[in-house]
Amino acid sequence: MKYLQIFFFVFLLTPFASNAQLSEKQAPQRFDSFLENIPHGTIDTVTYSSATVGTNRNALVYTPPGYKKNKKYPVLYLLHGIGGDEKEWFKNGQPQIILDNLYFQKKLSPMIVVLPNGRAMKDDRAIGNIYGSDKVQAFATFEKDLLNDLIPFVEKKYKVFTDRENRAIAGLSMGGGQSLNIGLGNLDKFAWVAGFSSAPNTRNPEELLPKPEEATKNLKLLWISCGDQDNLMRISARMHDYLRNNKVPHIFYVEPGGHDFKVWKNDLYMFSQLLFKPVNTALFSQYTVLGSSASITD
Ligand code: FER
Repeated sequence: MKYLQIFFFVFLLTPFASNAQLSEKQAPQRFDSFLENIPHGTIDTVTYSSATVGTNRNALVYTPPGYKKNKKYPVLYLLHGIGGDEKEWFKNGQPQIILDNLYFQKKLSPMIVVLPNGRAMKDDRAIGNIYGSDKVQAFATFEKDLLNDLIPFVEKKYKVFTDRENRAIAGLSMGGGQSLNIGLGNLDKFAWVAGFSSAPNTRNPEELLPKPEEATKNLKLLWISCGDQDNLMRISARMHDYLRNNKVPHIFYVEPGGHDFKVWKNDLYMFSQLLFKPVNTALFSQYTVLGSSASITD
């Protein structure tokens, strides 16, 4: 009986104790290695009609290993950067490998991941001057395309939960800015929001969250991350300062690295494990990889 009690305490209650420890601060070796003999998810290309753009647009969709058509799933919208398109994550980050491996280790809550093209214009390819004002504007127009065209399409085509607590938005760089702008600007639609190395398209925090207490009340998780060598650190640091000053719980995850997929793959590994699960804000301050102020909950 005594052993049973000890077992119960050590293995079942420990994660909920106030001294709970974060088990990993960065992805381990081989987190992104393809493992032949484990179950794999599926990547499909889907095409939706966009009233916003006036064209048919493509997105990639990753369904998890063991995906069942008649089961309901939450959805993560995962956005690319200024030089990318709907295939950028797939080509350079291979999120399906990272997620397959995490599922195999039972570290993920089952979800569908949608990889859209965030450049909402007729020719949405990353060609010519990718910093051109028409292209940058198209990353802002994507908000309408996502909310009015893509999300309704996904919710019709797949059996998914449609409430805010079952919808997440995350992205890298330009897509990080979009995720913060769209996620924080539409708290009725998203409860999980993440910006990886967010770009200067990120709106000023004061404009984005004039009522920070609404973010505190509504968000399940707000994740801000950036490599310590990234020239865009000021964007993430500015957001973190505003959130800290206004007591909005969030993770500010500063990791070694620059503006590249090594950082973003690690972000996906760390962030995805938190999604669609009970959130322990007591662990937020333990995410710091570098520096003493890298994470803040108060
Ligand atoms: C900028 C610098 C970087 C900018 C966008 C980026 C719109 C985006 C980088 C990326 O997505 O990797 O001044 O302005």
